[in-house]
Amino acid sequence: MEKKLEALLEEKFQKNLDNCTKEELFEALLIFTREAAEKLPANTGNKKLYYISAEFLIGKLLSNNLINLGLYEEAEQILKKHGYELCDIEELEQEPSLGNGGLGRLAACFLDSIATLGLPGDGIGLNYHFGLFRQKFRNHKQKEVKNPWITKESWLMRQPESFQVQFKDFEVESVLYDIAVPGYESGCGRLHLFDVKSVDESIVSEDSIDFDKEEIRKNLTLFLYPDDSDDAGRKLRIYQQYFMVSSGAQLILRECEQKGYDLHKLHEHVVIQINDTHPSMVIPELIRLLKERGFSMDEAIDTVSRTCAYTNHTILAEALEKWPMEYLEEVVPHLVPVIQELDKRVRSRYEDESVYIIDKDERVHMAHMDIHYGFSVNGVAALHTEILKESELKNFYDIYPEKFNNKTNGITFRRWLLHCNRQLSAYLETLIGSGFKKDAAELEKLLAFKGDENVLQKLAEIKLEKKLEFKKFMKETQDIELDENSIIDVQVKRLHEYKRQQMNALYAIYKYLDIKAGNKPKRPITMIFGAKAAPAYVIAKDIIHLILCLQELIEKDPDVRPYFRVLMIENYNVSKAAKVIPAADISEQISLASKEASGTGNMKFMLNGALTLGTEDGANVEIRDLVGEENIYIFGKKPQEVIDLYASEGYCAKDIYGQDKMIHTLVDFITGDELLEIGDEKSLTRLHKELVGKDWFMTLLDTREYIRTKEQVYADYENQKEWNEKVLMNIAKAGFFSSDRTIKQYNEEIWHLK
Ligand code: B1N
Repeated sequence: MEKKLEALLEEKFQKNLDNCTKEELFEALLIFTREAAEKLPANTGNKKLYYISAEFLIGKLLSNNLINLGLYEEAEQILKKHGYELCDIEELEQEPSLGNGGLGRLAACFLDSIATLGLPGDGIGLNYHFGLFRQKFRNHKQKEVKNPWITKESWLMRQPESFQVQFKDFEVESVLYDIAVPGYESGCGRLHLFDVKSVDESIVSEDSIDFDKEEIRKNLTLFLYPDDSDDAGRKLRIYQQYFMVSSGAQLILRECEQKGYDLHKLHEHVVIQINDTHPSMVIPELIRLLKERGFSMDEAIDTVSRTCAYTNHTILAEALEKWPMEYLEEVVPHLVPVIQELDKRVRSRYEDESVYIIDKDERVHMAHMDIHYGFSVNGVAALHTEILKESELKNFYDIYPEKFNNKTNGITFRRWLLHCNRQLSAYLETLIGSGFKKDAAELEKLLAFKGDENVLQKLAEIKLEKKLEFKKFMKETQDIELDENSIIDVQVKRLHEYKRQQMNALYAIYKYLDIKAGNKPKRPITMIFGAKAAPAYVIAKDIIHLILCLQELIEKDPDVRPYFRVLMIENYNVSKAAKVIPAADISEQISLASKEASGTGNMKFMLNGALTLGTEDGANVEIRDLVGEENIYIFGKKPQEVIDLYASEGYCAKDIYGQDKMIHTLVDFITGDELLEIGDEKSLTRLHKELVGKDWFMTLLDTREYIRTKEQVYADYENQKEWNEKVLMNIAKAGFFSSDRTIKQYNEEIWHLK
């Protein structure tokens, strides 16, 4: 490797390992690693998976690819010899911002596991030039700016083939960029990212995210829609979705034709996993393309239905995509007759209007199309799948019970343990051997050390080391001086009312007032938030404003700051997650029960030895069942209670606010003098009004119990021996949440690849 790096440096910059800059070294390393990945043999087989998704939140790739290729240690040593640290060099990589949050990150973890398990499978998505916006804090508010991440040398490899994609009024050329996905000590998969050839970055002005919405040919692949669990409902999004699925469908058929497969047996050679409804138009598009190739309507529908499988990621009504027929007519009129035919067939079989594809308001329900014309429907955690079957999709479950199945989410341990916590990974290896790297279930061997004080001590030392690393990072990036001896309590995830960052903020107010009243905590506490809000989501941005105002208030208050701080990470993304999660003691997973389909951050924290403070929601339930009640902090209303409350319309925030004096005080603090002096009255008043007048996600309902439980967590932290036993239990039981396990289940129960 050293010789090759020297040769690359010579060729590109006429430099060597001793006189190059860090930037030049990074570029040489990137090219070297990219070539090594491109050379890996592709995983092959008689049947191939295409994971089609509007988002792939892959994060920086240099270190992960080096790890998977088995080259990390060698690279580290060569760099050391010449006076560099690999961890400094990897900072120079731009993070691709091709996803919003959990759904996109899940797709990236899946690609890693698919490649690692030797399964033939590729991702299909879009190459957004500016991806999701970059978040800046200005005047205690979020400001969005564009996020150009594609550099001259990158992981993207332009491919020779291109496709034509037809819209109503014009046609575009679709070009393809591939990113090689090396498996861990295994073969390789690919991520195919389509781009419009006519894309024009110059239509976006500096430091903004504004552009001409009418110029579809130029803007189609510039931005990712900044919604997480929400439906923007914009026409441009239909253009993007159709562009993605038409390019993808053409690629799939071309690959089959090149291999000489009989398209009538498409389902024997291809399985398409539809990641939420964003790619659902692949169903009518494939039907249309097969008809062009001489299939009858019956044959085309039958073949496609045996090929496509759908994953649901949310039950939030506002996230279920329903496209007005009028929009489809304007963008892709050639799909309309196919969709009408699909709907007609449903209507001829079922009387229940709730399962129709086209509703009485002429809106197309994308999920309904997936369920009728796919062979599998899965939820992403046990509780979520049960809710789909019993309420959200009950009418479909009654028709097709055999289609429904659960695949509890997972995370790749290469990134979320081996890479982000090398110290912990290395230490585990000394205790239980290296088998856990290939078979995560082997982490359970750690249970043998449950009572071993030396081991518990060592786990605590590693946590301290990771806190110190995070401290250094926060100093360098935001000039914030963290206290490594404080309890680090973290809530990082997209900002959404159902995730209830506002409840955590109410706790911060409680603690602030408590300390002001003279009750100093035994040990300093650092509360950390990280979250982007969709630019048009007003209340979410108000919540960010509240948190940043609280941060300012406390930072300037010498009575409180030594004991308690609230800090917000700017532009939270995958690389920042990899820094903060290993440093955390407490993992906040406090969504309103029934609303978080799964969550995957919860799994990352657990694996890195943080204890969960959470509601009975998503995969928290499965974490609890694995570690036991005594190793997790669960509070709040239960999912069924919440579902019943919605049904009976029995929740009234104003009543709680009126009757509970403490909650009244906390909520009123939002518009009290202290914060109004710092923040924006309009924004804080709006948030106050929302909490008292509406509170759709029932914050006030759980606030009291939340505060009580959190106080208990902090108190328990003081018994370090017991705390570290719980930490050990969490790490030992995390193996179930490896995405390798998830992918094995997808394969055994849905995909059936060899
Ligand atoms: O998908 C994750 C889950 O772990 C999370 O619980 C879930 O909230 C998340 C519209 C979404 N669901 N729906 C979205 C993303 C973008 C968009 O435009 C919806 N994200 C989730 C992985 O299963």
